[in-house]
This record gives sequence, C-alpha cells and structure tokens, in this order.
Amino acid sequence: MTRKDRALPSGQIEREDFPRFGMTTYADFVPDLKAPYTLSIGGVIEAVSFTEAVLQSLPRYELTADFHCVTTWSYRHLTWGGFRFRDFYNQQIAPHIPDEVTITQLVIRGQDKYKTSLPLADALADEVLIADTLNGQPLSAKHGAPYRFVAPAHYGYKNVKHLHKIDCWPASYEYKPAIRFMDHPRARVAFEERGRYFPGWLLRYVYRPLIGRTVKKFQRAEENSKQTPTPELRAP
Ligand SMILES: Nc1nc2c(c(=O)[nH]1)N[C@H]1C(S)=C(S)[C@@H](COP(=O)(O)O)O[C@H]1N2
Ligand SMILES: [Mo]
Repeated sequence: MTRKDRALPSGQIEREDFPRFGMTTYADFVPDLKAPYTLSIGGVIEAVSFTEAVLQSLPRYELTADFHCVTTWSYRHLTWGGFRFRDFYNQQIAPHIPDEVTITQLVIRGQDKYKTSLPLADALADEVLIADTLNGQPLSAKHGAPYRFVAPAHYGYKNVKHLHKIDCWPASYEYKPAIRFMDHPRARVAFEERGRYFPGWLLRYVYRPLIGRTVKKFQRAEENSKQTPTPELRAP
C-alpha cells in the first residue's frame, strides 16, 4: 500500500505543493538567521534563555508525517528532523519548576509574535519535535527556520514556526487567544478539532474559500522580501 492509498483525515484535501501559509498578519516576517539563536522559557516559572548549543546537545530524531492545515489543505509525507520536545522539557525546563507548581499548559510563541497554546500532555508525545531539518535539508525560512515546533497530530496552527519562547502555566491560567473561535485548545486532526464553539465539519466551509488568497498573500510577501536589499548590501 502506498501512502497515497491512505485516506486523509476528515475534511482534508491533498495539495501537490507545501505552501508558505499562516496568519496573514505575519506574512511579512523574515527571520534573522544570522543572529545567535535563543529559545526562552517563562510563564509561571523563572525566565531562562537557552542557546542553540543546549538544543543541539539533545538526541536527534526524525519522523515522517502528513501536515494538515485547519483550512483543509494537507501536504503529505514530510520528514522532520530535530529534537524531542519531551527531552528538552525533562532535561532543561523541569529543573526550573518549583515543587509546588504543576504545569499543565504551554503557550508557544514565534519570533513573528504568532502564538498558540497546547496542553503539556500533548506536547510531551513521542512525535513532538523542535525541528531544524525538513526532508533532510536545513529548515528553510519559508517553513519556520531556525527552529519549528512540530506536533503532527495537531492542525498546522499548533506547529509554530520560528520558535521563540515557551511559557509554562498551571491549570489556573486562562490563555486568551487572539481570535477565540479559531484556536481550539488541542486542535487534534483525528477529532477534527478545528476551532471552538462550532463543529469542525462546519468550519471546513468557512475556511476553504480563504486558502487561495492566503497562499497568494504569503507568496507575494516572500517575493517582496527578496527584492528588498538588506542595508549592508546597499551602495554607500
Ligand atoms: N510563527 C508562525 N507559525 C505558524 C503560523 C504563523 O503565522 N506564524 N501559521 C500556522 C499555520 S495556520 C499553518 S497552516 C502553518 C503553515 O506552515 P508552512 O508555512 O510551513 O506551510 O504554520 C503555522 N505556524
Ligand atoms: Mo493553518
């Protein structure tokens, strides 16, 4: 049986390409890949920043999975490489959690100010990575360089590009998403948890018409960013 024979999850339609995509508010963001990378943690625990060397000291893993955007497009068979979030959590975050505190939720933030939340239990799953490669190549800016939070059982919007900071919170913390109905706390693809308040099947029809123009907007932003000379390249 080839991968094409496997049915896609409910409501998903296969795309032939893997477009740059997301909240159009962030379409113009370009990561600074020359700056030294740091991954910060915070929330209810003390703020700490980790260098890239800390991440790179963790055991490496690869996984192959399909990618499912909540707007109903899927791109099949991506191979991500990087580090298990669980290893990072157990080795680097856990020592900063006071004994009397129980962390149950994370707020995951991108360098572009994008953010979303995820229950800690979901983030500790085997297949959740802090990825720095895609299909054997260094992760591109287009798909989330320098590091991306990858959680394949969850819709694309839980897979934060340009990973910047992870806030750790107890159950008493109430996360406030930017647009509430669009951000399901778990967003599991297998259960079609596309958003809050409305059933997943209904949101298919809300989101589908937005795919074309979102892809175009992200494409245009990427083209424009390439045409803009960086200051050091400009003639004096
Ligand atoms: N930092 C950041 N991460 C993000 C987004 C974003 O706008 N900014 N959009 C999310 C959404 S809705 C999707 S579908 C995927 C798109 O990933 P891609 O550009 O690699 O296809 O990124 C997710 N992660
Ligand atoms: Mo998405």
